[in-house]
Amino acid sequence: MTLDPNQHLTFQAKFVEATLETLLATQALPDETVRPPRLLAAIRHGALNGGKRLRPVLVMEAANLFGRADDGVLQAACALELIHCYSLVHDDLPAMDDDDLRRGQPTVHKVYDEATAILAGDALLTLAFDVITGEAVHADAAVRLRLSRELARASGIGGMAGGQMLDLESEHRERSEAEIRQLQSMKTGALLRYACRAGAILADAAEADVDRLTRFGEVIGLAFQLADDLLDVEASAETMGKATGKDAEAGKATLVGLWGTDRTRNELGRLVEEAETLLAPYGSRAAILSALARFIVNRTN
Ligand code: GRG
Repeated sequence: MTLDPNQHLTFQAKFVEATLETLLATQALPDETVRPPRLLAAIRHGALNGGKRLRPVLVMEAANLFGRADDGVLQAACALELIHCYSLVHDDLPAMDDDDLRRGQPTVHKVYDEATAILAGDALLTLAFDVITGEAVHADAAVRLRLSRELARASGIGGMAGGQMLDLESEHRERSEAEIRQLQSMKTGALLRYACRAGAILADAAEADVDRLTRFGEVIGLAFQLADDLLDVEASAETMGKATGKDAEAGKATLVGLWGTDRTRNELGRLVEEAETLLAPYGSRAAILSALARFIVNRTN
């Protein structure tokens, strides 16, 4: 196992991809089910078109930290990735961000059409709950229920979907720092928090460890968003000039916009330190999670 987070992500992502392939081909689609080929093709385009697979790998590494690494963990990890993929398919729609490209390829609604992209997102979302409730995920049905409910909450009105709504509303109003923190912790933070928390729950970690991994997930969630916003600012620096409180995507309120890039980089350094402090009790067993935290901060895509 390598400690280069880039190589490690690539290595683990292959397991995620293979499991996603299987899930889309078989598990949740019984033989008698009619599978409209156009919808299936759009779903595959949304789920298998690259991507870093950061969230599922975090689930796998958090579970591994507490001694569990098996197909059930992979299934739970893929359930989370299916939610992420759905969110990107819907986020790219003309009614939202109206993007033509995702992961370097044409977006689902560009290759197919808007109605198909909406349905593909719906199907990815619902497949996620089919998968997370599967018996392989955990032998104890109460744990599967907990993981399912927490996934629903991370994705729904108090999580990603609610955060997306607040973000869309930012086009029409200024946001305070506290409001931006709140919307980002919902929109992008909730799934990263869930990833780390779910890994610990899958491995029957003690509640104190679940809490510690939850905080780790929150810290890297904020770092992920700050790094993402920095990448946007850097990419548009020549055309946009100085940061102004709105980022390159017109109307989006960001902390980088409020703070500027120097303060943001300082904050990213502080967050990496906090992430490492949280992992310190686990010693070298947490080396990969620690490397992933640094990868999130230093990533270039
Ligand atoms: C449509 C309900 C709904 C929500 C959409 C997550 C989201 C909410 C929109 C994505 C918009 C965006 C680009 C946000 C910045 C952070 C982010 C989630 C980037 C994409 O995640 P990565 O970098 O993507 O993990 P890959 O392609 O590697 O999977």
